Amino acid sequence: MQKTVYLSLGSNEGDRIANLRTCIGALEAVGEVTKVSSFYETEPVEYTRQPWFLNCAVALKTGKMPRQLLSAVLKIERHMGRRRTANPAKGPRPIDIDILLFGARIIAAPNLQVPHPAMPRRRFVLEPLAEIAADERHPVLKRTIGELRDALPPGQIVRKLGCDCSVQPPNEIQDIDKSN
Ligand code: PH2
Ligand code: MG
Ligand code: MG
Repeated sequence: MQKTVYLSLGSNEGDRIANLRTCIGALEAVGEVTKVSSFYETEPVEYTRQPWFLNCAVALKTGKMPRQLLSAVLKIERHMGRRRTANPAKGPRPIDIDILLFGARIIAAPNLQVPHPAMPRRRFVLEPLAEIAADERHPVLKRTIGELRDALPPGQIVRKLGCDCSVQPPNEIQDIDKSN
C-alpha cells in the first residue's frame, strides 16, 4: 500500500544546493516525490562547530516498508559520498536523509525511530516541514506540525532562501556558492 512519508534532507559539505537537488532526484527512484519545501539556510545545532546547513523537507509517496525505505535512503547517502566513519556523529556531511513521519506509524527499533525523536525540538526540521505539511499530525504528541513549529522556543536561525532552488538551479546562487 502506498503511504506518504516525510523526510528531512540536510547538507553542509560541498555544493549544498546541488546535493539537495541530486538527493531529490535520487528519491524519485524510491517513490513519487509529491512535495518539496523551499531550501533553508540553517544554523548548526547540537554539534555546533561545523558549517551552516541547507535543509529542506520532502513528501514521498512510496509502497516501501519502513526498513526498505531506510535501506534505500542509506544507499543514496552512501552513493552521494557520505562516510559515517570519517566524521563525528552529527558532524559535516554532503547529505543526510532522515525519516520524519511514516504515515501514522510508530516505530521504535534500535536503528529506526519514527517519528524522528529529535523532530519536535529542531527548527531546521519543523520550519521546512510546516511549509508542506502544516496540518499533518504527530502520531505520538497528537499535535500538528504547525503547532509544534509554533511551540518552539526562540533561537535556532533558519532562513528561507529567496529562490525556488528545488525546481531550478538559479545561476546567481550557484555562482555565490562557488566563490565560497
Ligand atoms: N543535522 C544534525 C545536527 N545538526 N543542524 C542543522 N542546522 N541542520 C541539520 O541538518 C543538522 C544539524 C544531525 O543530523
Ligand atoms: Mg540527521
Ligand atoms: Mg541521519
